[in-house]
Amino acid sequence: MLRVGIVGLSQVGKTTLFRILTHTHGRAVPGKLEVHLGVVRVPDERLDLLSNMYKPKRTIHATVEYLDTPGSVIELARTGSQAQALREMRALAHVVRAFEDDSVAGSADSRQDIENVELELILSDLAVVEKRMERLEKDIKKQKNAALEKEHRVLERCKSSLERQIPLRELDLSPEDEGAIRGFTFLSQKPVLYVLNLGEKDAARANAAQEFAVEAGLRQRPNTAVTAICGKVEAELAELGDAEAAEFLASYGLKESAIARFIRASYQLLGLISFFTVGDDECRAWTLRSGSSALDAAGEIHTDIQRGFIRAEVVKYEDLIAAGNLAEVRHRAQLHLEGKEYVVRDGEVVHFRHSG
Ligand SMILES: Nc1nc2c(ncn2[C@@H]2O[C@H](COP(=O)(O)OP(=O)(O)OP(=O)(O)O)[C@@H](O)[C@H]2O)c(=O)[nH]1
Ligand SMILES: [Mg+2]
Repeated sequence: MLRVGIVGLSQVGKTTLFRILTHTHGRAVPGKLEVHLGVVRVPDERLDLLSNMYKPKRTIHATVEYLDTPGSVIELARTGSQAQALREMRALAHVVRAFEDDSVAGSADSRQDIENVELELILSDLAVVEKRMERLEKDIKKQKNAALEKEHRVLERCKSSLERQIPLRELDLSPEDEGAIRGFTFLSQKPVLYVLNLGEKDAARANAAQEFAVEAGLRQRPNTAVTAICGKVEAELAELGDAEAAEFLASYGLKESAIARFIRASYQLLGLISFFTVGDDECRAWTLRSGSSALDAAGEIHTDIQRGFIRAEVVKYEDLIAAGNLAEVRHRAQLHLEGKEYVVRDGEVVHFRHSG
């Protein structure tokens, strides 16, 4: 499951975002004070339409798990157990306050806030790197070991990057080097989605996150993305029914809730795509790393399907919707038989033929 940690300084709107996303107060993580987990169904219009077509017994959306962290990530990164919860996340959603409100403590200085948080992640990783390198140097002195030397070399690169205050997500590591340090789950290596929490007067511009990014002095950097929400507006929105919600959004000049935009931005940042399986029993969206093969996709569903893989029958979502049903898709010769190596693309509907 895709897990994203919501972090930032204190009183920036992390819990507000978490509640908007999950519609809940989350469930406490045992042993981890005040850290809350919530599961979000990924909104996907395409799945809704497919489901409309098949009228299956079950429709299953892809899900993302969000972790709400209390207070400032600066204290968090310094407390063992809480930092550990963060290390288990695939990515960080870094909420940055861009609203002014005298009744809420603190103020909005996005650029400074981002730098402060970044520095904390870097220092946390640097401590881990230095400790491990010391240990490795002792071990290598005792006994030559190619694997340990390799790890040391990669950590050396990490260290020099961190010392120059460059987060590890900007390092260009080979898959092999990446593998050598994967176990450390470095915080500054995680992709970051900056979430600008706008004031109500800026709500109408929430679609234009890039403009704010420029104003906030956010440079385009590797493995980062930006999105904007207005916490206050979205929180009110979450309380409304569908029809009222649409009207309410329109009054702010918005077309959709920030949730869909937020989740799309997370997928893009992480290079994720969706593929679908359809049938009378179940229509379902699956999450896959972009560039994955049909064999990988089969493995997402079940190892048995992967093991017994024969062929993948693939149709583009648009073609299936336009044709109205699979028989017509076949008739139009839009159903393709693909092998294990085939690269699955976003929005494809796949049926796996498998043995066993
Ligand atoms: N005006 C305004 N207030 C907001 C907005 N988003 C959040 N707030 C308010 O800011 C305060 C802090 O919001 P939270 O979501 O609790 O912030 P947090 O980051 O979880 O705070 P801590 O967990 O205590 O660090 C609350 O009083 C919110 O109502 C916004 O977009 N506009
Ligand atoms: Mg909070």
